[in-house]
Amino acid sequence: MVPNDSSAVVVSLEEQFQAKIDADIRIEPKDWMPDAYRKTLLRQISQHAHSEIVGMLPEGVWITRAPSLKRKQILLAKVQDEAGHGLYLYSAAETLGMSRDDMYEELHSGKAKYSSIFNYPSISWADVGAIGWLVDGAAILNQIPICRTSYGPYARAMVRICKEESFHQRQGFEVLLTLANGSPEQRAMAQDAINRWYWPSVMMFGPSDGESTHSEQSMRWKIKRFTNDELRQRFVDMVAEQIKVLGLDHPDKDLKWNEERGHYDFGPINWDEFWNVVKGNGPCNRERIETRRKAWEEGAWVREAAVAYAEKKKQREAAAAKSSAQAA
Ligand code: FAQ
Repeated sequence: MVPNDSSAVVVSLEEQFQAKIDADIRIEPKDWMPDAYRKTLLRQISQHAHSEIVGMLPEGVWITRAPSLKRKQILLAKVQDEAGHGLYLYSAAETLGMSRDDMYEELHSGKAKYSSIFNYPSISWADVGAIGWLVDGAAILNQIPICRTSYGPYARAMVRICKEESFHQRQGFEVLLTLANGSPEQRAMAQDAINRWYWPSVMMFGPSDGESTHSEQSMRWKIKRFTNDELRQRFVDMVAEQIKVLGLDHPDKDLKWNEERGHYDFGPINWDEFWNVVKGNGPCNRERIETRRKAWEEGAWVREAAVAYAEKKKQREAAAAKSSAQAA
């Protein structure tokens, strides 16, 4: 069959697009891209942005209860960094043609996902340490390769985010190290936090490769540079070594160095728990969405005031331009 002209053009655009990706040339907002590439990026980047914003909540509740002024300052800076990350990522997603208000709407209605990890409660000060060490640690391993992702605005946003995440991970580790070297109660608190946050952090990397719906295509488009399981293995290996410095017990009793593979083997992951949390039934899903929705509603007057101010400023500038033109 002879292809009609328009289908021949589409094929060649797709081929050109893939050739650019294969040659590691970044895709920029005004470049042609397949609809499915745009859709996948919008899904992943907006989900990532929502995760940063919802991710402020478990640590945010500890700002007023941090054990010293110094700890309070550090935690405040970290939580503010997460807000900044959310904003860079929303900006990157906007370049793909979706408005920020529409992204918020998807979060508040429960349509958009955000990382499963933020649906767990933070019940002690040691949780702040565990989140910094384990959750930011997992986030860094996942995000460093995204600095080389194929979509320019996403890749550039990740550079600064990764630098800040690495400070976050160190602060979390230092909180735990201080507790691990403290009183028996403080040590027990650190151990308990690690026991509760370890497995959910292992799950953050997403379903295993066989179950991951998007990985194969996203790898071809170089949106993802490594698979979920490859990154998860790096995390398991990293934590297995770092916990030795803390001198605390590893929560995975099946963890064992495998000489042949050059990696740690690890125990079974509770995928029922993961999917349950992803589907909205984790310990804090409802509370998290409700908190964000309330913040959005209570912030309405700020958004209205900002629009009114911008409008007034525009009118004043137009009036000043008019009177200086008349004077000339
Ligand atoms: N939670 O086919 P895949 C942070 C969904 S930032 C919920 O493998 P993909 C900073 C997935 O959406 C943390 N849902 O998907 C911080 C898909 O469903 P859909 C966030 C998950 O996209 C630290 C389905 O399962 N980081 O922590 C999860 O190829 C401390 C099938 O999965 C990013 O977002 C999950 N964990 O791979 C802030 C990084 N995993 O959409 C505050 C960028 C999977 O078809 C405090 N994102 N699903 O309905 C990514 O790298 C990827 O999107 C993955 C998932 C690896 C997360």
